[in-house]
Amino acid sequence: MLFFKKSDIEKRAEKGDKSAILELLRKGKREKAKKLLEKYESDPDLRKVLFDLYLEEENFMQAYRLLERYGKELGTAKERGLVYEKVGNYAGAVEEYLKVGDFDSLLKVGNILKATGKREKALEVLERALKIAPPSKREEVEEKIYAVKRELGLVEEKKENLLEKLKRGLRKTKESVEFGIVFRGRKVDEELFEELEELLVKADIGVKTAVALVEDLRRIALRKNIKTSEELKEVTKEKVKELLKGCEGTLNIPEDKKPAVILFLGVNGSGKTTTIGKLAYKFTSEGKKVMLVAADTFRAAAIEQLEVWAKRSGADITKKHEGADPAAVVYEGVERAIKEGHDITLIDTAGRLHTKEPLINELRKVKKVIQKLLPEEPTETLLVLDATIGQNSIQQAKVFKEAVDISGIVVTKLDGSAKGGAVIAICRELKIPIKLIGVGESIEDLQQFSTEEYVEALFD
Ligand SMILES: Nc1nc2c(ncn2[C@@H]2O[C@H](COP(=O)(O)OP(=O)(O)OP(=O)(O)O)[C@@H](O)[C@H]2O)c(=O)[nH]1
Ligand SMILES: [Mg+2]
Repeated sequence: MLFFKKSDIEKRAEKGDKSAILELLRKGKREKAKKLLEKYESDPDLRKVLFDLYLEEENFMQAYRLLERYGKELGTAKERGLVYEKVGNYAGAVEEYLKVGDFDSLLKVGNILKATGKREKALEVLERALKIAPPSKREEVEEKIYAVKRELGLVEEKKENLLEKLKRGLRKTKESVEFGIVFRGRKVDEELFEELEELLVKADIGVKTAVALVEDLRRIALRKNIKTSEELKEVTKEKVKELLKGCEGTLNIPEDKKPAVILFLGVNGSGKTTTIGKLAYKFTSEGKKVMLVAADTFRAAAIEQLEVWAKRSGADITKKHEGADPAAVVYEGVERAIKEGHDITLIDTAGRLHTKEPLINELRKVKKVIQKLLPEEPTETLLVLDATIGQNSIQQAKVFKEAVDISGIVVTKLDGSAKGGAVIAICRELKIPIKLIGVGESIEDLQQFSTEEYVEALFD
């Protein structure tokens, strides 16, 4: 019967005829061809075909077997690196990837070395990778480098660095509000006071506050006989610091309270999830065990975004499907945190302000659920406000205040706001301390709010 009759090609292939085996492969008789290739793998050409076939099937163990048995001339360095990486031969992977030397390979080497505890070498390779990193990858590499440096104890978080960052952050405010115009090389006269008032209003510190502040400055200048704008600048700083009295707060996380719960509130896009991610990173870096709770179940993307931050920071996460009851997620998350011994639980919530009543009810319910398990929690209820919308955020805050008590404010995006002065208005109006500020999108761009530094950064 013709059906069972072996074709001529097959017969030739079985005898090890190279072109016949390749022909079988081309005809789609993959399994048959593979068997024959394995049989004749001592032939370098056939071995190469077999190696490619294994790679295609992601059968790395078999590819590795070939490399071990026949030496390393098979495939490209990148392919060999991948095989070694996949089978866990890290020394081999590092050697091959280093031969390739492109960005992806160097990043892989950096990751492998970091994961295997070879930090000095990891740092060296990551720094090489950074030099050739495409712009979209720079931040990722910089974060890795920072993480390794921290593990090596090479980064000190100096006060000046934070201040520098904040100064850089407030650049946008300072671009549109050039305090230098009034504070540099001018004599103190009525014209100067009027300009100063205008600038303060522009920086969004609030009209009433600006007028009162400048009125105060006029009186002081007269009384103390202040003649130069430089002197006036110092007095202005002091006065603004006075205005901000009581605005500075610190996160209150008692060591003995486990798990301390922090609830995050804020409208869409204000920066809740990002702030939670940054904070999670800070806590895990301090060796704390952190649980993230994805109680913003409104969009699937919101849950995924929190998952990414959980991975980056090394925190655990409790989540359910999109549309799940937020209170149910919170219950499960807090319950897990108690059972599994987490130090801190950070809860992400949704902030749809256009559905005011449902939002308020949802937040109240979330709080109730927390207190069912832990009557004294949440330790902190933080309202996240976006600095770029300036004083408009005060209206938002009032809605959230109706729902639950707020223990502190986080002002985000101070790095990109022309209204950096709004911090003053926000704190004075709401009478809630500002505990944290966001000055960028990367993982360490979260700072404790310091009146002193803020005023220096705003006016310098
Ligand atoms: N420049 C800058 N961007 C920030 C900062 N904080 C957050 N962002 C960005 O603001 C955008 C919104 O941040 P999210 O953390 O997603 O805001 P959210 O409040 O969780 O928003 P929803 O999940 O949509 O309710 C993101 O693109 C963030 O990267 C900051 O301090 N500086
Ligand atoms: Mg979010």
